[in-house]
Amino acid sequence: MGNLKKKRFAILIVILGLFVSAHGIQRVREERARKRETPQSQERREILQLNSARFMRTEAPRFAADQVLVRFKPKVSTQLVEGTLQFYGTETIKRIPRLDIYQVRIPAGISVEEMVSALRRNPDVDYAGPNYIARITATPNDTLFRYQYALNNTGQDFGAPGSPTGKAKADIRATSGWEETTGDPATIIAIIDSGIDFDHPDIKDKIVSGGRDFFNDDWEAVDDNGHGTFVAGIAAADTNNNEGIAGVAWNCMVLPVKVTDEEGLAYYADVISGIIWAADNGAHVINISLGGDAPDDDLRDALRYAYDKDIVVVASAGNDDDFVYYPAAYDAYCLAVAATDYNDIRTSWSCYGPEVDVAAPGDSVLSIVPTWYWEPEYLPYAFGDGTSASAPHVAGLAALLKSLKPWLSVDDIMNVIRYSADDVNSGEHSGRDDYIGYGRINMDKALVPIEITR
Ligand SMILES: [Ca+2]
Ligand SMILES: [Ca+2]
Ligand SMILES: [Ca+2]
Ligand SMILES: [Ca+2]
Repeated sequence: MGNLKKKRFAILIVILGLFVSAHGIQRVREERARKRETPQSQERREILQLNSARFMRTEAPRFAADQVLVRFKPKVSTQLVEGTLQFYGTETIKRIPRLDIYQVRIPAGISVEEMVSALRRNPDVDYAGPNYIARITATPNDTLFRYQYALNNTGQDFGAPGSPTGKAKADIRATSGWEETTGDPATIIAIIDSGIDFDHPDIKDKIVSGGRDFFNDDWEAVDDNGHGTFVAGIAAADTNNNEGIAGVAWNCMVLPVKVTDEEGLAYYADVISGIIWAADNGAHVINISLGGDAPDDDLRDALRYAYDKDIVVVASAGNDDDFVYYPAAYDAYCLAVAATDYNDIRTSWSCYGPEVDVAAPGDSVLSIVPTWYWEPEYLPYAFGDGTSASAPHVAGLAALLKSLKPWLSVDDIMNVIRYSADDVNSGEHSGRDDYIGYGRINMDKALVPIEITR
C-alpha cells in the first residue's frame, strides 16, 4: 500500500465554502445505460414483499371502532337531532359546538361503516363519518428546529430574510418517523470526515470516544475544517435538548474518524483505513460525505469489508452534475445519495448515474459548525449545500432502522430505505431514475412497523 500516499484526491463536498473537485475520469455513458437495463428480479421480489407488508399500517385502527361523528343540516331542530340519534341507538359522547358536530357511540354489533352508511342516507344528516385517530408527531424543542425544512417542511421561512420558502412536505417526514423510534444510544454512526468539534454544545454529549485521526495519526479526531462537524450534526446532533438543531438519529451516537487535512482533502489510504477502523470499532452505520473521481480496488474492498459485517455505508454522490464519485459509485456496498432541495426538486449540481439509490435534502441545510468557526458574536450553526449534507440524513435513518430492528441485514436496511422513498420526480422520471434514485427518503414510511419475510 506504499504508493497509496501518492493518490491524493479531493473531497467533494464542500458545503462550507470549500469546494475542490477533481476531473478527468473517462467513462462511457452508454455502458452505464446498458447496465441500468439489466433486469433485477431480486429487487423486484423485495419491492413486492415490502409493498404487501406495508398494508399492516392501514389495517391498524385508523378510527375509533365504536364511534362516529355526525352533523345535521342547519334547520334540523335540537329535538329532532336527539330523537334521530336515539332512533339509531347511539349515545352522545359530546357535541363540538363550533362545528355543531356530535361525537356519538354506536350500539354494539353495528360497525362504523354500517352506521355511517345509515346516517348518510338520512335526509336530515349533513355529514357522517368515522372518528379518525390523528397521528401524533414528535416535535423536538431544539431552538432552531423551525429552520430545518429538511426534517419538517411546512412551507415556512427557514433561511435568512429574503431566502425562498419551501414547499410544504418537501421533507423527510422526520416528526412522524420519530413516533416510531428516536433511536438507541447503543447504535453508532461513524463519520469518516474531517473530525468533529468536541466542544460543540449540540453534539459533545453524542460522541462515543475521541475516535481516530488517520491524517495526523493520533487518537483525537478534532475537526480543523468544519465539514465533519456539519455532517455529524445532521445525522445525530443532540436532540430535544433546548439547543440548536435536531439530528435525524435523535438518540444514536457518533464516532469521529478523521481522514482529511484542514482543507478537507484526504488520501485514499486514510479513507480506506478509516472505513476498516470504523467497522472494527463498533460502527453500525458509516457516513462518507466525500469522494474522489478515481476507482480504487482497495477502497472498494474496504466498503465490502464493512458490508460483510452488516454495516450500512452511506456515501454522497458528488456535487458537480457529473458521474457519481467513489466510493458512492461502488454500487453493491453502499447507498449513494443525491441532493434535493426545499421544493423536493433535484439540485442542478447533484451527481447522477445508475448508482444513485436515494436523495435527501442538500440545499440550504442547517447544521452545526465548530465553535471556532465563526466570530464569537455568531451562533455556531450554518446553512450548507451539497450531497455531503444529503448523505447524513440517510445515515441517520439507517441508524434509526438499526435501532428499531437490529436483526435486519445490511441489504434489508438498504432496501427499506430505497423502497420507502417518495418518487418526487415521477412527473418527468417515473420510478427509479439516475437523478434521485428511488426518490427522496421518507422516514415515516421507512420506520413503519412491517415484517420482512426472508
Ligand atoms: Ca487529531
Ligand atoms: Ca439540539
Ligand atoms: Ca448504489
Ligand atoms: Ca423517479
